[in-house]
Amino acid sequence: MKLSSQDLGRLLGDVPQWQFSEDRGGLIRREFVFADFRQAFGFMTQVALAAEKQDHHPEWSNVYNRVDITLTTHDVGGLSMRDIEAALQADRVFAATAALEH
Ligand code: H2B
Repeated sequence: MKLSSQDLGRLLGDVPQWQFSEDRGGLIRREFVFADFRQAFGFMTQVALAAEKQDHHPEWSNVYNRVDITLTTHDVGGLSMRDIEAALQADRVFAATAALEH
């Protein structure tokens, strides 16, 4: 179900590092920066496995130590709760990755 603008306003507060855009009915985007490619790809591996479990997949690109993720729900033409959950999941993996490598 597509999130109402009222719910969205509240939920975006839970993922403050993600940028909202009205494009394609609504999407959120975040750029993650790592120490190197190994760390970036380790992050992608964990996010990919979690995404497959949830059957909700990121649109993303990677260049060396950067990973850009866009989340939107094609089925509803905008943002759903699944995008918020996927964003929180990626944020958790990022925090764990950063904590491990130092
Ligand atoms: N991922 C995302 N980001 N949006 C979707 O609408 C979506 C998905 N739909 N992963 C799923 C797969 C759908 O195609 C399958 C059939 O459940």
